[in-house]
Amino acid sequence: MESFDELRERFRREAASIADREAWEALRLDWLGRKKGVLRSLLARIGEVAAESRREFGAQVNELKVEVERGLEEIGDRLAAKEREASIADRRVDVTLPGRRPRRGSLHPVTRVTEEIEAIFAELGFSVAEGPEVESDFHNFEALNMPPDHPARDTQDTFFVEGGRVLRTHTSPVQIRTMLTRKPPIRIICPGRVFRFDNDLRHSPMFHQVEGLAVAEGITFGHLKGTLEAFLQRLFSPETGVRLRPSFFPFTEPSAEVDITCPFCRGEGCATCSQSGWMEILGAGMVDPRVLRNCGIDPDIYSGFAFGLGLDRVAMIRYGIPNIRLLFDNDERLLRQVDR
Ligand code: 2NL
Repeated sequence: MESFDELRERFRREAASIADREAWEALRLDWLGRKKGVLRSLLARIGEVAAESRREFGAQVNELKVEVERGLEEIGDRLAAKEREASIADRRVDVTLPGRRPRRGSLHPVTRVTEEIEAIFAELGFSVAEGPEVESDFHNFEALNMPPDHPARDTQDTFFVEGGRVLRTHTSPVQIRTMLTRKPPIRIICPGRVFRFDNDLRHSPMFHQVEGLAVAEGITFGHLKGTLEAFLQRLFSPETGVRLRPSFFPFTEPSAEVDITCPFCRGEGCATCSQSGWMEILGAGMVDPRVLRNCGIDPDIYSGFAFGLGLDRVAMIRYGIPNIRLLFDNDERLLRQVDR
């Protein structure tokens, strides 16, 4: 049997190697356990001790018990302190780390092109006018020199709404409304959504247009040409070439289709412009006298020019978007890619 000195020595040795809760608990059971603990076993054997030594034996057991208890408490405190440190270290926040940037929202390519065009025309003295997307036949067609039996109506792929109304097929009705309610001089552009019953790889049933209108005394085709050249060179680049080809619209006379030198090859010829070096970008003309009269403006006093262009194709050219679908799928990845 070990002496009390040897037991004390053994406890100190075992205590010195305790590094975690598990080992601490094992040590506590070994020494203070109710069934097989060293101290319990010693007391169980008090009967084997000679009667005159029992008091002394009991005192020694007690002394050892006090030392074991104090030793365990000390180690327990040390472990608790270590655990607290570890937990603090675990939750430490490095305040010098750079923050996570929240992703900014971004404007749709069509919105950006619209705002750009509005800014260019603002400098040229034009203001922005808006109107309803559901229109009367009069504002969308009749006032624009397209009576009910006019063949040009067939080309408009019109969506018809209850009550004889239509989804506007162009933003011209906004200009009609302006001419009906305001006296010249008028200088406006009308951006907005328009609708045509046409849906394939190249067409969306909803697309965007900007139309422009200038009505005053003495407005000439020269004003139209100069305005469009200034506009297109601002929108694309100062080197952009502009050419007009004769055309026909029911609401303008004379009418022209307007080409720019291809912004991809600068006129050299490439796949995008079918090797022609040119790209058709808008339609324009002098407001037909009958349209002016339909809006209560005397064509013997006033004249005007008007033009219209599709915004979606401009946005696609500007941002290299190959397919009109991409504009209206609402896939956020498009916005992220364009927003640079
Ligand atoms: C095109 C052609 C054009 C107009 C739109 C217009 C409006 C009024 C009177 C006369 Cl109120 N004209 N608008 C004129 C010529 C062409 O658009 O190809 N657009 C995409």
